[in-house]
Amino acid sequence: MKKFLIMLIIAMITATSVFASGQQESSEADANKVQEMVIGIVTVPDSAQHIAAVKFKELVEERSNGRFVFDIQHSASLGSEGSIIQQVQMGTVDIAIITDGPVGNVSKLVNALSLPFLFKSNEQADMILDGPLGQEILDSLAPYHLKGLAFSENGFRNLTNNKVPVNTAADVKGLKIRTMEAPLQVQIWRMLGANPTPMAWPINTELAQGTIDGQENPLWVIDKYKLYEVQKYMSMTRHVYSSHIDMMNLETFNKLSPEDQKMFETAMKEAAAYQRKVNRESNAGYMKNIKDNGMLVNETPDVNSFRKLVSEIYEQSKKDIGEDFITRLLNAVK
Ligand code: EAX
Repeated sequence: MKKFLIMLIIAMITATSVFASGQQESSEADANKVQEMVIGIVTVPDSAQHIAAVKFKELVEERSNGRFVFDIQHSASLGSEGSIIQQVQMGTVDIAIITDGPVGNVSKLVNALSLPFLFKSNEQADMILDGPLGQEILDSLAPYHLKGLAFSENGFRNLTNNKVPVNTAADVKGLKIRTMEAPLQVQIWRMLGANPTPMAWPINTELAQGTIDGQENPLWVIDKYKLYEVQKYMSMTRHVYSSHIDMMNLETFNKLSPEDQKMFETAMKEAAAYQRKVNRESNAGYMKNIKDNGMLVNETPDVNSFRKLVSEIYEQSKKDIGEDFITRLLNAVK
């Protein structure tokens, strides 16, 4: 009997150590397993979104010693921004860099970023987006299976069109203007007297065919998408500061170790800061190229005439988005 017990104890010790070493091997294997992730953007290589995605990819691949590798799917290969958002929510796409407009259809707090003339400068935009109000917007995505990681920059949006040089808001009357698929953006152009049509990006064909008279976007878009080939006039209205929501599937994020979560968040914030800097340093070059390619640019339109026509939108947004948040946001940018 005694001999049997001794044999049993030896067998149990052996089994435990075999199991433990197996566990260790599998956890080491896990630790060394390469995790492939997809980053989705709707825009083309060297676009604002692509610059941010490439920087993020470089930072995490380097800092994780290759444990994470990223495939950047660009040029609408995964569909429109609205479709890419849904794929991130489902987890079939891991990460996406999406212009804020369409994301306002997921979390209404994001629509606040489309308020006209909200930010007076890049510095003010950075202060808000990188502060508690910006974090509140990013966190508002969590109930929709999205982890908001950071805000990269699209930039101040300017109006282009093929019909008339635009100096005052009155010149906009009746123009068929494409807007992002964002309720507040449609409201802005309706208040300005235009005929707004929300459409997914890209829109070069519609502009070339004359389905729409004009659109509005930051300088890099007008340059990189060669909109000077299909648009005659640009007015530097800077009517909205447009950011990107740099997002990740929440469940995939939560499965990361705390250290990797921190690495992803830090890397995306660094990538966003780098991309904002590149965008701002490139604006003069974009403008030169736009002018060299024949676009007639009004650099000082009567912006106050635009402000007057959209002044009611702030009270309206308190009802549509939330009185408390909009009040705090408007107080913060005073
Ligand atoms: O960044 O749809 C738009 O107008 C966006 O600005 C687009 O994603 C280009």
